[in-house]
Amino acid sequence: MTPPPRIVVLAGGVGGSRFVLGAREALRRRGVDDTAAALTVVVNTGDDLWLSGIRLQPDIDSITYALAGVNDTERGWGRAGESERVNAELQAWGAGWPWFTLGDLDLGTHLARTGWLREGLTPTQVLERMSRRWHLGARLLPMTDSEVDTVVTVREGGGIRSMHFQEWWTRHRATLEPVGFENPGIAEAVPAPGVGEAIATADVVLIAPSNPVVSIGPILAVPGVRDALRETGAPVVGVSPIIGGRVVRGMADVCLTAIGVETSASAVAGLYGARGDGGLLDAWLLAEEDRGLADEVAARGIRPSVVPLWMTDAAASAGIVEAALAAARR
Ligand code: FO1
Repeated sequence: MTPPPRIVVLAGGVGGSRFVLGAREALRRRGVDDTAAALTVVVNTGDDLWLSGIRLQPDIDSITYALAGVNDTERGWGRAGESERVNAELQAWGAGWPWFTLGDLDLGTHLARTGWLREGLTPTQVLERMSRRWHLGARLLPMTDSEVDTVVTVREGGGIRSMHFQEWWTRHRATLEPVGFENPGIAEAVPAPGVGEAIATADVVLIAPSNPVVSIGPILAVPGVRDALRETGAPVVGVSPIIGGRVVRGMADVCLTAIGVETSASAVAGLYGARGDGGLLDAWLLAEEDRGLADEVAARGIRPSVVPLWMTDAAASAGIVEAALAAARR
């Protein structure tokens, strides 16, 4: 039997979770038993934060919970069926943020993580330990072990001010006009152990249809990651998070506008750039609704593939991953 392709996915958020579920499903359909040996996910940690003395890692938790099948699919974060008694108590104390809900089961994760970090484990070691609880079928790596939480600078009342990404995203629902996104400390960060090697030895690297600015952007901003992607012998295939000129979920359009990129499947491909031109992409998956942009993508030096891109369930996501693997082979 031919060995399964070693797949590396760059991912964050709900779009990343659904895509990773599809990658695991695609491997299972190929008869791969040990999907964790074939699938490595490099996860955005730019959304992370300290709140009430505990360390939250929203994208890592979204992907972990989704792979474990314990995520709250309706809310889009936290655990299914969790209560909010502890959160109510925190609010009564005036602790935390009144607009940021921490479910009881999710809090258990944050407490365990924080304890281990305080004992001296690195975020990579903590994630490795957390990954053992459930049969995830994927190896998860944080993009870096450094704390590089995203700060958003917004224009407000004739001035500008900065706030943590989560405040901008959940409290203000991205309605305050952003003028920039920064990850303080990222210039000194290095990729987490295993990230460089996974990219170097991959058969294919997939960029999930996650927010290009605040999910994929921080991963690419870790010094060394872009170089690793340019140097790997593996094809790099991206999947458009834009369908029919609209973001599928979240508020990526606001983020793209802030950095001067149009909300279009072609413009996001242009943001990542063609590998032959100093960028990252060999191929780009566009939705059927964006078929008309295929020539524009090709003119950017990136091979376009037009496929259905709605990740309605794991089977649909697996189909997208299969299309990405086919685009990589071409
Ligand atoms: N998103 C919300 O819209 N409201 C919340 O109260 C909220 C709480 C929360 C707690 C833990 C966690 O890991 C994620 C949480 N999220 C919440 C989701 C999160 O803010 C963002 O959707 C992601 O960071 C963007 O990918």
